Amino acid sequence: VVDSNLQYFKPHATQIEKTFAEEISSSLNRNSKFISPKFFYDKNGSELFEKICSTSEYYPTRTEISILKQLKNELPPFLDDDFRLVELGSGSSVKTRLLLDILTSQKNIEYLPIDISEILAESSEQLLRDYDNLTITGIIDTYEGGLEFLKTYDKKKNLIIFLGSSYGNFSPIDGYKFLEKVYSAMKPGDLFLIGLDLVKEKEILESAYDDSQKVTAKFNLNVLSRINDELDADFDLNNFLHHAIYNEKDQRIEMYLKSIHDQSVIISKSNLELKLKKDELIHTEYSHKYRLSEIHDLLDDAGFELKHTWLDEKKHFSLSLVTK
Ligand code: AVI
Repeated sequence: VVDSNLQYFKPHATQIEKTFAEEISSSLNRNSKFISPKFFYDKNGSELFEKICSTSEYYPTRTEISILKQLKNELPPFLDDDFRLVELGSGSSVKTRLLLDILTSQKNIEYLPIDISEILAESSEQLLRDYDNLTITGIIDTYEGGLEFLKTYDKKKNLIIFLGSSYGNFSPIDGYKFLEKVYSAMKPGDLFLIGLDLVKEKEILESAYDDSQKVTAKFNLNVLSRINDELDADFDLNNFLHHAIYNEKDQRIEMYLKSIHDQSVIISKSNLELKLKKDELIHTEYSHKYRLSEIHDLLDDAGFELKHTWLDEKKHFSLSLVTK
């Protein structure tokens, strides 16, 4: 307990480092090489992601914020009781604040952020400085661990938010499993608000993931620095290029790191000597884009009841509110 308005729980003290070495060993030691996007977010990666969000090409953040502003008047009719705000993933504090502002009619606002990164401590302390009637319970764990914790928590209603189209980074199978977990953590009457990016012109999508200031390129390459630092590897970042393309058939941006020439890299803690051919790709991220009907089917299949979907004027991004 840090102070009476702020406490943290680490329900499942995860051994991240061991998992990292093992996962990298198995995902790079195969023909189609892969680094999970969850490894992007060390301190430097999280800061680069914040920078991506303010590039002129990366429309999702500012578009979602514009829709959240619209919710100021339009969400309260769905809040028939006192709700605790539960956030999956550390959101940009702008978005969290817009939602906390909607809950201000309550005597006491409770905020429960769930994030694997201890960075949530920094943003929580800042929020407490700015809001008088706020209590924060930070859960430092995976989404799964946090959702399990929520099941054991008290009877107050939850408004669970999952913003930024982070859902789009899951494979369809993992996404479905995730929605099932959210559903099973909810009590009847709880609400779930999910932000999802929509299908649009290829040019808009590709420049959002390959901005002219090269911030996204740095973000992508940073995962190699992280492997160098944490797993004792010798990746030379000058030997790789950021590559992002929109796959229209599968409706997703695909990000890769492309090897500029034949090379070999030692990853000591993963016991791996990685051999790469010229132009060989290491896949680092999928970012799926959706049509409205697909979003509704997805949520319906997981058992949710749709309350409302909000869009921006250009129909670039969506926020859907569902209940159990
Ligand atoms: C966090 N996630 C939703 C971002 C996205 O758009 O898929 C990550 C990102 N990758 C490159 N730019 C942003």
